[in-house]
Amino acid sequence: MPESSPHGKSTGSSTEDVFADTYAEKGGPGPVRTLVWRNIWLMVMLHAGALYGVCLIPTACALTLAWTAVCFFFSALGVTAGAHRLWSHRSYKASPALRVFLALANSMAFQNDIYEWARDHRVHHKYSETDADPHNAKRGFFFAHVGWLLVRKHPDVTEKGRKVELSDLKADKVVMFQRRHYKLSVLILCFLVPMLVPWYFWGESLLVGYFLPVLLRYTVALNATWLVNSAAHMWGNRPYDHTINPRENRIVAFSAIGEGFHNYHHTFPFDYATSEFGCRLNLTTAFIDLMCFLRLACERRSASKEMIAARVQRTGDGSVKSG
Ligand code: ST9
Ligand code: ZN
Ligand code: ZN
Repeated sequence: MPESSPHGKSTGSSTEDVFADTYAEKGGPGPVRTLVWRNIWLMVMLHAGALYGVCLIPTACALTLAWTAVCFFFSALGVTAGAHRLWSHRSYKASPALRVFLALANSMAFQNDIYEWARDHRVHHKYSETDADPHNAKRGFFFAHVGWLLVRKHPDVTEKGRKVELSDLKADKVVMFQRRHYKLSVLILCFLVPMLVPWYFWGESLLVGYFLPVLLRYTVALNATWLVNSAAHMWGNRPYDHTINPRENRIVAFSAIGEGFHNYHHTFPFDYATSEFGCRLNLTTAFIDLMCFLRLACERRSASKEMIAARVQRTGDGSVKSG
C-alpha cells in the first residue's frame, strides 16, 4: 500500500509542498502540511476497490464471506491484543508462541510494523492533542481519521518522539524480526493468504478473493481503527476524566473489537481490558482471557475498583457509565 521503505516507513520520494500555514503559537511560519501524493492516491484506490468489493458480495459464496470475517478478526487481534495492549502498553505478558501469532496477525493488518505502530502510539498517549501527537484530534476529524497518513509528520512528533522509551521494543526479537521482514510478511499475510485460500479450498474466483477478503476486509479494519482516533476523541461521555478529549464510544468499541472505551483507556492506559466492563463489547479482552486460561499469557494489569471510583469522583463528568 502506501509509500514505504524496507523498514515499512515512508521514503519521501513523491511529495510536494502544497501549502504551508503558520503556527501563531509557535511564533513563526513553518510547514504544516506536506501532502504525500502517493499515499493519497493509494488510499483513494483502496477505498474504490473496497466499494467494488461491496458490489461483489452477492456473487461470493458463503464460505468466502465467512473467511472475510475470519481475516478481519485475526488482523484486528494483531492490532488490539498485539500492537496496542501488548506491545504499546505492556498491559499483560505473552509467551513466545503467542507473540509470534500476534506478529503474524499484525502483518495481516498492514498498519505499519509493530515497532512503528507502538512508537507512534506511545507518542500519542504522552503528547495527546498537541502537535507532537501523530493524529492530533485538535486538527479535526479528517486529520485524526486518515489525513495524518497522507501528510508528512509535524516536526514535533519526531522531536518529542525521540524522548519516548522504546528499549523494550528494540529488545523484543519478534518485534524486530517482523520489522526487518515487514514488506514480505504483508505481501504473504495481508494479500496472498486471504486471496488464495478461498480459491484453493473451495474454488472461489481470484477476483472475489482479491476484492473481499483482501481489499474490503483491509479497508473496513483500517476505518474501524481510525475511528478510535477520530470519533472516540470527539463523541461520547467522559466518566473518568472530563479534562481530556478521549471519549467512551460504544459504536467504536463494537467495530474495533473493544477499543472504544477511550476515556477509560487514556485514564488507565496500563489496564489490559481498556475498560472496567471486562468482555462486554470487548472481544479483545475475551481473547486475552482465553490466552491466560491456556497459559499462553499472564500478568494482566488492571485498575482496581477503588482506584476507578476515586478517579470518577475526582475528575469524572458525572455521566452514567455504560459498558
Ligand atoms: C495505519 C496505522 O492505519 C493506524 C494506527 C492507528 C492507531 C490507533 C490507536 C488507537 C488505539 C488502538 C485501537 C486499535 C483498534 C484496532 C481495530 C481493528 C479493527 N517518534 O513516519 P515517517 C522519525 S497504517 C520518534 O516516515 P514522515 C523516525 O526517525 C496504514 N521518531 O515520517 C522515522 O524513521 P524510522 C498503512 C519518529 O516522513 C522518521 O521520523 N500505512 C516518530 O513524516 C520518518 O518517519 C500507511 O498508510 C515518532 N513517533 O512520513 C503508511 N515518527 O521509522 C503511511 C517518525 O526509520 N505512513 N519518527 O525510525 C507514511 O507513509 C509516513 O509515515 C507518513 C509520514 C507519510 C504518514
Ligand atoms: Zn487516543
Ligand atoms: Zn493506547
